[in-house]
Amino acid sequence: MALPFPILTAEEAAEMIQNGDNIGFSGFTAAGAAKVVPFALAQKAKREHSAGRPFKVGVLTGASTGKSLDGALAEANAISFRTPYMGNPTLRKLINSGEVKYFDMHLSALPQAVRYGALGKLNWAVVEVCDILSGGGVVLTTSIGASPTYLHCADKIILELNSAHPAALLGLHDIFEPKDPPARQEIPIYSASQRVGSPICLLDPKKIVAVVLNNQVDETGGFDPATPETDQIGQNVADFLAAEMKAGRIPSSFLPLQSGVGNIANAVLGAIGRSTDIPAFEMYTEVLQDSVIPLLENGRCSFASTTSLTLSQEAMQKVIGNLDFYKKHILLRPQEISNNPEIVRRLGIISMNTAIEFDLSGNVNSTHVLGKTMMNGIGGSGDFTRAAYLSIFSCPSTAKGGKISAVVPFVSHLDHSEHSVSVVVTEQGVADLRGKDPLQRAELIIQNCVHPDYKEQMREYLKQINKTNHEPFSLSTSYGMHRQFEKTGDMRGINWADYR
Ligand code: 0RQ
Repeated sequence: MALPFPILTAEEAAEMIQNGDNIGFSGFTAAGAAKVVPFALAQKAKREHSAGRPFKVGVLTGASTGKSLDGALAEANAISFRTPYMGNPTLRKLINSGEVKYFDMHLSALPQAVRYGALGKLNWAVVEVCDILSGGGVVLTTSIGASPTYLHCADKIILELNSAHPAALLGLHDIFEPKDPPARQEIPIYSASQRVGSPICLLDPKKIVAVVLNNQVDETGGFDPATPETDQIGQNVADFLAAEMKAGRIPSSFLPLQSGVGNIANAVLGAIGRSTDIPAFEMYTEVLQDSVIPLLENGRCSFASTTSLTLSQEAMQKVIGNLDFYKKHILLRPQEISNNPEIVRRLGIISMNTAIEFDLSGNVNSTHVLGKTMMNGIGGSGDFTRAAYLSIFSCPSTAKGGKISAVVPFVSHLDHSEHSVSVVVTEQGVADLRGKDPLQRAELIIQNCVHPDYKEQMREYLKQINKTNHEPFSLSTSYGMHRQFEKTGDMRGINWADYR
């Protein structure tokens, strides 16, 4: 059937976008990200810059994206502002040099802020689809992210119709957009597998100004091989959860799991999957990574609700090759729903995210190195952590070859406060912070989580602060280890007297 919309090349479509426009792109991780139009837009920006004309656009996405989107636009210096989560190294440099204005947001809150107009006018939605239906509805691809909201709110729509994703993906998605207050009602999801919306995304066909055909697979990367350290972190989390279930603090039917992105998250899920003490479990999460595919196939994971399929090509081919099975076991939701704190609290989710650093009270820094340099953003970690039944953060106890301790007296940037964090884990062990006062937490964290190279100096830190305070905090010394790292490039061997 001929499409009743203009079929343009990516270059022709990019030509319509003007300097200063704001664009909502599809993509939650590289899965389902727009590819050919942002790449062509980056080439246009380069041409404009060479001709001495300014060209930058505001870029909104679901979360991080692929090299043709964030990568190409950053390399062309074509981004004025960017939100929310990102992960591209070139973009990270521009953000940290101040050339790109970046504001970090909880992913579940982004669509609402767009609908209210809090982020400015949305001129364009550029969204990848695998099918366009005669009534104007579209079938999204390997992620949903914020695409439904961008399609509703943008003045004009460009669709990337990507034949690398089969139209048979129809049925994987469940699109539900809540009404805004005061008309908002509960989101009626009472289990991870419950459908509440539509498998297609409805939109106003009059807004579609271009359909761009392409055939490019998702630019998702593979994973680094597991290391003894990541394996040990995974094992520690799995052992802790099994013991919690045995103690009756997690029901014997278990609770749905959320898991962040990256190698540690992959290792944690792998270990939970292998555990013979944890029953088959469900996931209510935002990112589905490779480690879950064998768990779905062998029944260890009985169902996974997510907003993106962040899979290597090998794992994606498995899904496409067995779509009937996967449609019964996987559901994709908009990020406003996959990450919605209302549902996270209702389902009693166990959240598992990765920290950059955490402190002796249990505060977590997920985003900034030395309090200053943006790494990626908060992503969905806050959506889940604050509302979770049990919130777990894990990370290796040291970074940069041992020169940085990930456990510090006080975090250099605060994303998740001690009130939201239940458990912290390193390869050294687990500290369950629930029901403990700040000094008890500090002692437990030093005992169980701090790397041996740092144990003694952390004990000294605790000794020299005034223990009549409620928090193990000192206005003068709490940043001593960070300050020493800036001076010498190593947090080890601190003389606390130098920082009083
Ligand atoms: O640096 O890349 O130069 O080697 O940070 O660290 O250990 O490879 O771990 O890839 O899982 O990333 C927190 C950034 C961890 C990520 C973070 C350096 C380290 C390395 C990466 P190199 P690892 P990961 C799901 C939920 C926030 C949002 C979130 C993240 C690099 O998990 O962005 O959880 N989380 N969202 O060397 C200096 C420290 C460091 C440090 C690590 N203390 N000081 N550098 N590094 N700790 C995502 C979504 O919502 C989409």
